[in-house]
Amino acid sequence: MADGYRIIGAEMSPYSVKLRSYFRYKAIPHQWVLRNAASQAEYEKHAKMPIIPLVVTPEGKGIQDSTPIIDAMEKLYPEPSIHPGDAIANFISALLEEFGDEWGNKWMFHYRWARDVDQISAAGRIARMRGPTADEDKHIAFAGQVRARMVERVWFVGSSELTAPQIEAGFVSMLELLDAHLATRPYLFGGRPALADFGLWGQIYETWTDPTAGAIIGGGAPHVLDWVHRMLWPRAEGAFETWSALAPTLMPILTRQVGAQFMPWSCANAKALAEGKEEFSVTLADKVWTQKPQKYHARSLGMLRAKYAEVADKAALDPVLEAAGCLAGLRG
Ligand SMILES: N[C@@H](CCC(=O)N[C@@H](CS)C(=O)NCC(=O)O)C(=O)O
Repeated sequence: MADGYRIIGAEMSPYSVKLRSYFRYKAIPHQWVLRNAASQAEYEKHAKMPIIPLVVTPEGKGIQDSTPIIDAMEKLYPEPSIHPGDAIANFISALLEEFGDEWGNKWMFHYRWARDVDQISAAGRIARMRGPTADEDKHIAFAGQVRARMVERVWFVGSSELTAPQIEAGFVSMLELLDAHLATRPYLFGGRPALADFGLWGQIYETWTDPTAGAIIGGGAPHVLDWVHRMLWPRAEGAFETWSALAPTLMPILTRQVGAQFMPWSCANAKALAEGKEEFSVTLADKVWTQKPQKYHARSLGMLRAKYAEVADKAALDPVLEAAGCLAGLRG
């Protein structure tokens, strides 16, 4: 039996690197295991869903889905906590984690598979991970298959000719807002990483490894770029800040990104699933967004709503959520 946890994942997977950074920050003994032929038998033995990351516990139990994994590990390893003491900040952190996982994934997936240069780069790296010793011909053939399969799947996150300009404008706008917020603090909620850092960072880190989005970050968002590096090995450098200290630059992110885009999209997606629709349209900040509904997201929205329902005293939180346009969606 292995001593520590085993994270079977990939450098190219936002949820895998998110979890790896979390384990590193918490100093939880673990091994990073690449998802390829060498780990195939172990993966098949423990995975219940065909996704990564897969965590195998020291007791030999397989667990999946990064958010519930982190929630479970926080109970086993409470210190240093990734939950800000300020009750408003703490819930906003959970909200931004969900936003990162689900909305940030649209930036990531879209930029990675929209243009030739990014497709070639990403498919090559994925193929090399899966077949590290393959000869050049085999590698090129496999990279071609990966590229074809992934490009064909961009619709899954809602990327299309219609939505591409919205996704790209949203990403650029987020970088501006995030850069202003991170100009005066190392992490989203102050001197140490919070749950939100892990979710949002996993996606933004991945975009940074790709040619097109990486150049956008490198070219105009120096504080985001520092955070991209910092979050690979996060450390507690200071305390969490209070909500009032964070609000001046965090509120615009909540309002313009989460409240104006992500929450209405989430609710429309959940409604379309409940009604058994094949496709849905929703107007996000004056622009029509159309896509097929995403099943997983309705489940994670349910988990976020449960977290909201568990907040004991909502008197100070609700006005913030209301002002940001997030309250109605959380009440469900
Ligand atoms: N909600 C899950 C998402 C995991 C996920 O979507 N993983 C992707 C890679 S980043 C995957 O394994 N997709 C299956 C595939 O690519 O075949 C989590 O947080 O762990």
